[in-house]
Amino acid sequence: MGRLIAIGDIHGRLSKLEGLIDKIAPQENDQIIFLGDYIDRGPESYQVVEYVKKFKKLFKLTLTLRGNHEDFVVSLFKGNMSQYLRNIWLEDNGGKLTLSSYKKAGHFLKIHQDFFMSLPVYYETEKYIFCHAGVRPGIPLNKQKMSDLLEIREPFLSSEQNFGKIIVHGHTMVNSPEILFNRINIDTGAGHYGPLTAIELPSLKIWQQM
Ligand SMILES: [Mn+2]
Repeated sequence: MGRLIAIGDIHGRLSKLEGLIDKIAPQENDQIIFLGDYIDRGPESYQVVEYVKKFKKLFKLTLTLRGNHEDFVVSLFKGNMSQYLRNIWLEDNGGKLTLSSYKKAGHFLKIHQDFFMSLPVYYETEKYIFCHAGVRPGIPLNKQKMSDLLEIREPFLSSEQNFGKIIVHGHTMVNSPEILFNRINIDTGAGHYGPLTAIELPSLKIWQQM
């Protein structure tokens, strides 16, 4: 087994992803875990998904988790996205930029439907639980609601509880990686003006790309 490395929210920033992967220089036996939010906000959502799909083919141990932004698209495909939610996604959450990135590339979102639909919501190892947003304190992992794993902020973020395993997550932007006894947050706002962050576990080695 090689290195275990988690990568935070990318949000359509291809150059940050490419630069970060160059720095990490992944090897065949490394396991890279993407924490979700590949799309929205940045200008290159289509290209980021293409990159991640190719990366998975090259590095077979790679895992790509679902973020709340991919979940918007999944509900779009399932046909159960309300008009209200659709507007929030398009106007407030960067969905319009995602659609235009696909359009410019000459594709519909549907070209990546299988990818979006296949993304698991969490992944567990002996020491860690990887998920996009976090967990609801006091509830066992197998009883967690999908909406919490994808969207929770409080009371997770200020919880002093030991979750049994360290939760490695993104979703809530921080200025620099947050490494606490019970959780690790590596969403450093790549979708806006922050860098994209990766962390190696258990060494806590960090890579960033602006
Ligand atoms: Mn995000």
